[in-house]
Amino acid sequence: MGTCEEFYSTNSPPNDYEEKQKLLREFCELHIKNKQYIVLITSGGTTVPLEHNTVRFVDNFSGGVRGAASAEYFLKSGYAVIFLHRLKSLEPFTRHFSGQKFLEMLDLDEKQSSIKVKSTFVDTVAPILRSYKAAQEGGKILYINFTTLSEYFWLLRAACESLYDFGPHALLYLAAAVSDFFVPPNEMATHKIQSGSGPPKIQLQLVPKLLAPIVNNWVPNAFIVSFKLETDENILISKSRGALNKYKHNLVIGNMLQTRRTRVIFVSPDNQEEVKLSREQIIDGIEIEKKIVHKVVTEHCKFIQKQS
Ligand code: PAZ
Repeated sequence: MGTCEEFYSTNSPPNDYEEKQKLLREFCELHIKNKQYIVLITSGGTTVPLEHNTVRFVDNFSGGVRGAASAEYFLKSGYAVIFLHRLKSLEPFTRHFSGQKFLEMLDLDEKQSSIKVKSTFVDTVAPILRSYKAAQEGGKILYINFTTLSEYFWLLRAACESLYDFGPHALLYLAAAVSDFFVPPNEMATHKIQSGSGPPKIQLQLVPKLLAPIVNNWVPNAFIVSFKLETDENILISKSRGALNKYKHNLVIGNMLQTRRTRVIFVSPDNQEEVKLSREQIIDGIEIEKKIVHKVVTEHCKFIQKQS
């Protein structure tokens, strides 16, 4: 596996990198003045292009529910939010209106000259709209998008650099599904891979782990939470604890692909705790992110108190 430095020296920044870097800097400058708590949420999956002129890429399942829902609960808890997400993955607030659901909520009036929300949906839409407006008008959320693994690398580093001065008031909530494998640029085809040349032999390389520089160099005083996804329950705890021991950050939240909407496990240096939705909570439409964020915020506050 190459190092992170090698990765940055061989993968160019995104075209709009400087623009996004500036947005991140300005957002952080604004919020540091008020000694604001701030969270960087990563959300959605990275792509791994197979060609420089990309037609095909390796992708993953993550649609960004965890990140988008969590962003809403962090805003409710008073945090400023940097939402570093995969382009076209779910976003806070609009996630409630995706697809046909949105049109189902609307009605044309009798003269067909105006559109309104059906009365049965007003109680659902109003609080979401209120929270959305409060976040937008208060400048409480910054949306930064990525698509490829390399864009994610560059933008995550830029976001961390902007957060350095927040010290322990910064919280990293790394929920994105980041590819473990990639094709280095010098081994990537330039143009669309042709089927006429037979089955392609694509050798994927290991992606260097970003947690090491995040914890040791970029935001050494921040409260850092990573997520660990597995599909085999037998290795979930050992892999989560392994990551915690290796990178020495604050918390790993383990989850299983199959049950991630209703159960997670908090693994910290001295504890391990399951967080679950009860049957009643599932029926009532409670989201597990509400419980996760509540617990993370509690741990973050304790962490800040310890530092001061
Ligand atoms: O995007 P989503 O809500 O469907 O899934 C969330 C998740 C499973 C990607 C997240 O909870 C997670 O575990 N992220 C880290 C994945 C990993 O690199 O292990």
